[in-house]
Amino acid sequence: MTEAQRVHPAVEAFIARGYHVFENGVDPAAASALLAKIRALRTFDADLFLTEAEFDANPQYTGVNPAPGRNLLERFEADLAFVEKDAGIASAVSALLGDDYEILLKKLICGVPASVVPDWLKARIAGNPVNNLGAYVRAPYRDITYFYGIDFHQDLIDYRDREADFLTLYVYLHDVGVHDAPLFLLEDSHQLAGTLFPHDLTKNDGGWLYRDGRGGEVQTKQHLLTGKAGYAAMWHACTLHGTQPDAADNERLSLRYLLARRPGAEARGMDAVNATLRGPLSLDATRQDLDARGRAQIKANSVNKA
Ligand SMILES: O=C(O)CCC(=O)C(=O)O
Repeated sequence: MTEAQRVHPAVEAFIARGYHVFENGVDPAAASALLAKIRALRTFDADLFLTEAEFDANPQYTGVNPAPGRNLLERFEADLAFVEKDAGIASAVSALLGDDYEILLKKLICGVPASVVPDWLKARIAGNPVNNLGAYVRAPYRDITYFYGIDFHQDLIDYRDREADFLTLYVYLHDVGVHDAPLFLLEDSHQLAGTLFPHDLTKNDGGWLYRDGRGGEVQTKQHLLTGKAGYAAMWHACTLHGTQPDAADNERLSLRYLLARRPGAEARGMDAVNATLRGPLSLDATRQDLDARGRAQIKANSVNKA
């Protein structure tokens, strides 16, 4: 690693706050062009959803997210160069994960607006911490992840027994304001390393007091990720973040990348970040909100009180 990488602002930001916002984002025209192609393929309306009877005939809670062979972004490889080849992103991610970092996953996320979620579904999912709507979406449309809000969580949640050696990169494809289900991120929350979901959070004047269940705590500030088309930010796998249900009339469409160090590769930036954390870098259980079938068994939600 070069000296320039060692002191890269993204490494400093990860150590200091647990996230990094790209000041200039990525090419907004390319973001808008990709958005237009996606909107030409998919209408984000009530037809996305199964009827209540169809859902109840065969409820499927797992295998309902994008996967290889069922991922809308697979047909847009060339259009994603504005993110994947952006020099600012490549240098920041290399500083953290090494030059040969890999894309673990990339997908399109849709924040579904309240106006298109069927009433029967709203009633069922009210108060759930994780409202990933994949289970309720018709099979052909499960090439995108659909959210109607998700409580504060770490992206480590999906990676039991994996070290927090990866990061999440988010890119907004259009302007995202406070009413478009922007990401809420808890600054400094990464410091407690891996903790079990749902998290112990108490709202106060300064933001949220976050406890790790092991005797540790940190006062965190809430930071809202709002910005123009091409806005880009990334965060550590232990940084708490979430969204409220999309109250606007329009869907929010974003790119979500998980980027990781290649197995065995040197990633001194991320090692330097992780050396500052006060807890485990991996967990053998990451969540306790689901029953054996993958259905919510806990009704609780902090981010909706933010
Ligand atoms: O985009 C959203 O509404 C939430 C996404 C999120 O928090 C995640 O994918 O980890």
